[in-house]
Amino acid sequence: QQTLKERLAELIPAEIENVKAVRAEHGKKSFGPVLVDQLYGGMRGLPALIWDGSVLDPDEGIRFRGKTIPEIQDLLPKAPGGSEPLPEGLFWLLVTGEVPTQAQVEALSKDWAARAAIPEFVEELLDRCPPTLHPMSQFSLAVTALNHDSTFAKAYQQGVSKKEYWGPAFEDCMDLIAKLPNIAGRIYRNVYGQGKVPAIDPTKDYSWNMANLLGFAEKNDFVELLRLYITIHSDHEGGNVSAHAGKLVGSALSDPFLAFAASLNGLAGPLHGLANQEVLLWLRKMQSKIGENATDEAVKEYVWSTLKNGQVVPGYGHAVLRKTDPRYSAQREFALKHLPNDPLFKLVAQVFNIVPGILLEAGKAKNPWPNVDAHSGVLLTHYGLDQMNFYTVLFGVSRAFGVAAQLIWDRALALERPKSYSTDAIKKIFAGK
Ligand code: CMX
Repeated sequence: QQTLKERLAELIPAEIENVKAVRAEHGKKSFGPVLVDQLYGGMRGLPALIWDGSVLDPDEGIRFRGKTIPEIQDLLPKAPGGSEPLPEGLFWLLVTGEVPTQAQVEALSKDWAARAAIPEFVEELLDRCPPTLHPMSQFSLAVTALNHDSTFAKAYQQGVSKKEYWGPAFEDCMDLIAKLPNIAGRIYRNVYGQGKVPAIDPTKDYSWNMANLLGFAEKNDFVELLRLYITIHSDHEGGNVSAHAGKLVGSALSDPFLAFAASLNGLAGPLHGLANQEVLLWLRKMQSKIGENATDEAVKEYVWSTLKNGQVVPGYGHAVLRKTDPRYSAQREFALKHLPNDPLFKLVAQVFNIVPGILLEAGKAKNPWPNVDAHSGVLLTHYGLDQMNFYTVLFGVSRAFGVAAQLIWDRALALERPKSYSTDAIKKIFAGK
């Protein structure tokens, strides 16, 4: 059976030709106007990147290689007895555009288990971090340190040809994904005093091992949740902060560990991945203020007080999406199936009925609907993973799948260097027009 790398080696030459042909035919054509507002708006909506792995439609949400979340839930291989897709399959799909066989997915689980160990000095680095250092800072620190053993950095030093960049980048990306559970598990156990990190079980899949390192593998539903969680958090087209940061830093030929550490630093911001932590904090504060089983009136008043204090409602709104995030819906479906009577889930559902109306009435947010982060924390909390400031680490483990897939292709196909302008230059350009 063919490995992922062998399949890629077949796909890359054809894709290089495909891109050459598209550029020869369309390369000098204009791709629409650029508005000055887009420059000031942080390149909002500016068409500036290519990434085939996933595309985000404002109304429909994300598609991975053309497939919706329900489609991948249906099509991708599952664990024996499981019903959620294995993230191994999603990675194969992101990288190749093809749905893998069960055997190919099992081979990936084995390959990642074999690559999972982290260097002793990285373990020591993590063990020396004070538990007060945010888990995301620890995560980024450890991933940066993995660059010590980068195959890409070594190959570059040895003068690898440009044409061969993707091979060592692929090896680093596989190592990166494989080593994240050991890093995340160690951070979790160190920070929350959960004892020694268990060994990786090479007969089990990636999500089972991740759950086991956190101490939750006994709970089969939690393992299923992680499979779904990693799959849906993996990628959200190329322009979001974490994906774009990884791509940008990778374009300097910084190795995938350095590039992905940049992604993690972006993901750690409260308007991006940290929102999942913020949502839980916000819900807990609401509960302590208005009590459990609060009336709709009390919830409405609390939401308004958040806005009046000049804060955002975490988990709601999106820079691109204009409808409910299908990643939110997938998690809601999971909750309806596995934890319909959980009191915090009921609050999340109550908030879902109330917040969009208020954001619409307030009239500022372009999208009043919930995003992925509005729902993830309640699911983790249900199974006992209630340490909120760890949540973004799990988002980070998942996001590695998308960033890694993109880095491999970027090394096969292209330096990013957009042009910035000063306000003075904008005034001069349009003077008298
Ligand atoms: N609550 C209150 N106000 C909000 C809001 C929310 N959930 N979402 C947007 N707004 C406000 C913006 O702050 C902005 O206000 P100003 O004009 O005063 O600056 C206005 O509405 C217009 O913003 P927008 O164009 O609709 O949204 P942006 O593209 O600027 O920002 C996002 C998108 C996600 C940062 C924003 O919706 C937000 O802050 N949401 C809450 C945080 C969150 O959930 N982030 C996670 C996103 C998903 C992810 O990346 O993980």
